[in-house]
Amino acid sequence: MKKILAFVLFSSLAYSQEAPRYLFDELYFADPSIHIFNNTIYIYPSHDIETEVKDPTNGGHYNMKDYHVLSMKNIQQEKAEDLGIVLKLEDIPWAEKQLWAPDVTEKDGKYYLYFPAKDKEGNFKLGVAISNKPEGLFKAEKNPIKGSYSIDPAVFKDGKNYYVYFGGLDGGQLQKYRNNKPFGPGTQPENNENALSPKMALLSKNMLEFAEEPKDILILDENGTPLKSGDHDRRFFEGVWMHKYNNTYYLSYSTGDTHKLVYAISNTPYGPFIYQGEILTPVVGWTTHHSIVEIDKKWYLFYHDSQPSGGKNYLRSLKMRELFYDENGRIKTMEGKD
Ligand code: FUB
Repeated sequence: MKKILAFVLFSSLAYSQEAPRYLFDELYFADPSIHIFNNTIYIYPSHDIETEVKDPTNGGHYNMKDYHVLSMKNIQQEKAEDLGIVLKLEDIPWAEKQLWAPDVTEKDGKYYLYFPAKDKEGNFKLGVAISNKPEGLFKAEKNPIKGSYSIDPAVFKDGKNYYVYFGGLDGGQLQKYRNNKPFGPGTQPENNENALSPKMALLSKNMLEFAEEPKDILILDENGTPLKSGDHDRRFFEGVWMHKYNNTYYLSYSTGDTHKLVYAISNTPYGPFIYQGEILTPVVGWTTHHSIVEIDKKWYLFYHDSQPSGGKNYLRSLKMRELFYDENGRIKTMEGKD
């Protein structure tokens, strides 16, 4: 009897941990990048706002103008605390609009906020802003990172190396480049050609530049064939994130127009990566964007959806839930509409 009771109690606890929850109700935030600094959980999101811009093709309705930082003392804290605005569009000398998905990393006691924004010519570039504290304020560099383009920078520290992963299709402009150079036609490859890859580069010692030419990250199917451009269920679209679990590198990303979060694995941070499967089925809303982090020996998925705004794609709310691996390191698929 005792055993049965213990099992029932354990199952209900396990279930409640799995259930997703919203992290903040007063403002719309999206694209959460999570990091633990000084025993505190910090959330670095985009800040969604109402806008007059109607531009679903180019994503102009994601018209964000500042960044906030949120924090949680621990994972049990029901709601995150908003620590306020830490960087404004008007304080970034080179940027004109659209402060999209950011990320932050720490090196030698300094905190580096990486973010995409459109410059005055309408091209997305990646910028850096620096602070002495994880909660900001952050001060932007005068110019974007030399040679940068597209969106969604995610920084991953591996040993002493810091790598930035980036890229996003359509509104994110990745299709306008090939081999790190502007590509005249600005189109994606044909359906039967290899899909465009997310990019990655080692960061320089001062964290302000690429230390190498950005490289393509190859994502292969189970037969070792690169995913094709027409494979919308599996090919990379945007919102890349990297984490390491049991010495394996997990590259996860959004499939964009099929609205899934999926992942691929490799033995190196440069890949090639082998496609594995879905992490999250489509959420309410067009975009899906996430980070995966270990906190107190458990793994969590942080993401967003548009349920609280009644399905407005550009007004998104932060969510989180526990994430589970099976004994072979495969991530258990979760329901986005939960
Ligand atoms: O938040 C604006 C854009 O929407 C992000 O950069 C993409 O990843 C998508 O979530």
